[in-house]
Amino acid sequence: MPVNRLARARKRAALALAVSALLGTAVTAAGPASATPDQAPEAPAAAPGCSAAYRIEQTLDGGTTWRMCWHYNTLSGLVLDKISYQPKGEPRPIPVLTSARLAQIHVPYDDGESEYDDVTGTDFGQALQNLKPGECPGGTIKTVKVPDTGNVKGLCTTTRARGHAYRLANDEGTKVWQAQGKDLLVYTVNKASWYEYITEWRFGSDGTITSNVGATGSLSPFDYNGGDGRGWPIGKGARAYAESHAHNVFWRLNFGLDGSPKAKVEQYDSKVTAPRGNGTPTTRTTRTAVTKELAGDAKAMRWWRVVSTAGRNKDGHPRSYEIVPGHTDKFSGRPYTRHDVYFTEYKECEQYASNNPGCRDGVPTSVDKWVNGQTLKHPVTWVNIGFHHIARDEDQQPMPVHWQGFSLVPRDVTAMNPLTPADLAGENGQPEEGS
Ligand SMILES: [Cu+2]
Repeated sequence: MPVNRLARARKRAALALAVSALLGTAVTAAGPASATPDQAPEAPAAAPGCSAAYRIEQTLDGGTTWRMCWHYNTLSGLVLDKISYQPKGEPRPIPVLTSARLAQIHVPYDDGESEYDDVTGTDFGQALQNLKPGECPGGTIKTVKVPDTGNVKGLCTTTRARGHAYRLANDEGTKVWQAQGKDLLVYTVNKASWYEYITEWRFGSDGTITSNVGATGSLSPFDYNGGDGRGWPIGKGARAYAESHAHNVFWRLNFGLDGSPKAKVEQYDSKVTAPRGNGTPTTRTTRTAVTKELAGDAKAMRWWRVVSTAGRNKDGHPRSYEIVPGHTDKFSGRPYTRHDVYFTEYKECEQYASNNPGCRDGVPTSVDKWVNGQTLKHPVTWVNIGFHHIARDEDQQPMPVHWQGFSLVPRDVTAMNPLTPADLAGENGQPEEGS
């Protein structure tokens, strides 16, 4: 181990110690007294139960309102609680998520010399960054009480345009219905050594929730020994090779659809059959009820949804949210990074995808091990999105933001497009023919 690598390893170890010392007290030391992130939300109410300083409420284009509470966790940083969605025409907010947050950022270097858990193993949570107004255009920067650090103006809530929400021209070509969509954005920036991670949550007026982590900051100055074929030349000529590595980001999602922690999980797979002779291809989609804990692997034409047991839309269909992973470089090097999604039965101590500090001795510390055959009644959803980072000259300086994440897309939460204009509101179901 080179001297500088050793020094860094010591620094990391010291940080890990500091963090574990904190764990002895309370991980969730900051936040409103009323924030109980993992209990089921109560019956739908007009406003979530948290004080104004910890409440986020935004009405977007088309009359959609998102409401949530937030608190701050010493390890994973920003936690969003009691997230509800109320599109125009819904009499009450529809509870979606009881709690949503980062669950790990696992960073293994390609040469095997270093492997970090940037959420549980660095001062990620402590190193919340102050944001200047220019970093939160058009928005509000909230003050976060970070234990042992103090007040940080570190939580931005703002809105951002996302382009067309929909477009439809009538048959005569005389009218166009179109709308430009807007998202509520909620984000923080946390430093983990030389990297800075932007944790961004995006709530669309169409009911979609997207979370992305953006890696920026700087390449590690101590990881330029990738001349062994595991790096990329950065700087003049071939003097120094930045070591390649991966960022495997995990999220933990505790759904509370329609106010109930109980939900069903379903997996859908579509199989295409090539035509015989002069025929045409056909496709068959099958639904598999995921009744027991699952370590799931994404593939083409496969998807999952979490289905409400407590509420239906106005068409009588059970409400659900579909999990739509973004691009991923799945990392096969550790059992917990080997799968794209996990559904585990809720257990309070299971909070981090790897190096989970909270369970008693003898309990496995990673999410893959928690998939052990339990029946799913209150499923917790874990999403793993990987990025293999082979540095390039453009990564300095600063490093351009690289995003990785996933979306949660409403499926039958409302009976129609929540943004349907009034004069199309009758167009639900099969149109009458021949009119
Ligand atoms: Cu990187």
